[in-house]
Amino acid sequence: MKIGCVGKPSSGKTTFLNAATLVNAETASYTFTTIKPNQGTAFVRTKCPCQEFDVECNPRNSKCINGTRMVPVTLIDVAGLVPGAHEGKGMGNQFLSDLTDADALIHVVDASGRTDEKGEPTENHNPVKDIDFLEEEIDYWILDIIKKDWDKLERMARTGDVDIGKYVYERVSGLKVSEEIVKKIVKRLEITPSSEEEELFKLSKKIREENKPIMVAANKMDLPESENNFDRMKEKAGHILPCCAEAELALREAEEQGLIDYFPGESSFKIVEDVSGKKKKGLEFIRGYLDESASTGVQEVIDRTVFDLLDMIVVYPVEKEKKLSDRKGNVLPDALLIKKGSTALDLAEKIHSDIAEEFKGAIDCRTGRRVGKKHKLKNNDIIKILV
Ligand SMILES: Nc1nc2c(ncn2[C@@H]2O[C@H](COP(=O)(O)OP(=O)(O)OP(=O)(O)O)[C@@H](O)[C@H]2O)c(=O)[nH]1
Ligand SMILES: [Mg+2]
Repeated sequence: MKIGCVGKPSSGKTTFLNAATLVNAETASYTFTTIKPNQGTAFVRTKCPCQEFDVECNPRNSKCINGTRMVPVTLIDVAGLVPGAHEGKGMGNQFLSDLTDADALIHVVDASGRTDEKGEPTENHNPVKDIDFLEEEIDYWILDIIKKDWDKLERMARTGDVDIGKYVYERVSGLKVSEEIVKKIVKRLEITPSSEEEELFKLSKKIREENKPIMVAANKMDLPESENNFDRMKEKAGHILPCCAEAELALREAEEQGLIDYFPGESSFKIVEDVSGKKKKGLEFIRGYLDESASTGVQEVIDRTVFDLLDMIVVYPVEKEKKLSDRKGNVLPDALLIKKGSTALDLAEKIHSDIAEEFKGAIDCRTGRRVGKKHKLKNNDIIKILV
């Protein structure tokens, strides 16, 4: 699972990534601080079944902290995008290729309106505009991918039949979109080799909506202008959540230094070491923010992107149905993210193609019942695959 952080310069993409992953990449108030992409591991939160079964788990691919299972997802942040990037403005959009295999995008928006469309300091910028332009720049990026060799397709069409759906799919297959979906969109939009750019742009937009769903993270909510702007943005964005990346980063750093007790996503923290001066003031400011907002929002953005936007569930494959363990006795070793609606056979495929080939059935370890390959999995299921 890979999620890309996108947005204009200085919106707080790297701060968000650092807060969610603690990788310590460079951030600054000037634009284009990030040129090469930064990458780190964030975690989505889910309830671990260990407490329900009163067992001690031995997670291998994830972590369990006091009954909360933390499942890793890769987060990547790229250089800032500006309007006209597809024509080479700013840093252009070449670096978007780093996002080719991303499953979803988090659009980090500066909700305060204190930076203009290029990320330079200003006042009263309308962040709603940022939502529109970013989608458009990504659409243009996909359009360029589709248009590559389009003249070849036109030539081929002159001398014989071409499978246009297949042709488009081959261009965009790297984007992790399914062939079936691409062909459906191509058909619905009645795309032909002589389609105009405008029609191909619509095609790109549809592919983006299918394949790079966007969660808007309205960042810098600690600044006073942000609240009004958030209400305006809510009307525009399908999925949007408020956050304060800087506060989350400060809390996770203070926690790492042993100054506070804090668990990502929680609404409070406890100071456990003597802190004074600027640090104390900073923490007190964050406490005030948390009192009003319930959480910094960063963890919520990651969780909701995976569970709501991408519609994923968590499933625990095991080999011993009574002990809920693998062959070596590790209890609930793996927590796997899998699309809602997946079947027992899909899970087998995710574990290993060999297991899928030898699939004979599965056991739902909660009920002890044997289920078939078409059995739909539920969130938090513990499943033994029979081979
Ligand atoms: N007030 C406030 N400032 C923030 C917040 N998040 C980030 N910032 C500040 O915004 C500025 C830009 O942050 P970066 O994380 O470097 O932004 P970026 O989007 O990665 O910028 P580029 O790499 O230049 O595209 C820095 O000065 C951050 O401290 C926040 O939640 N609140
Ligand atoms: Mg950056």
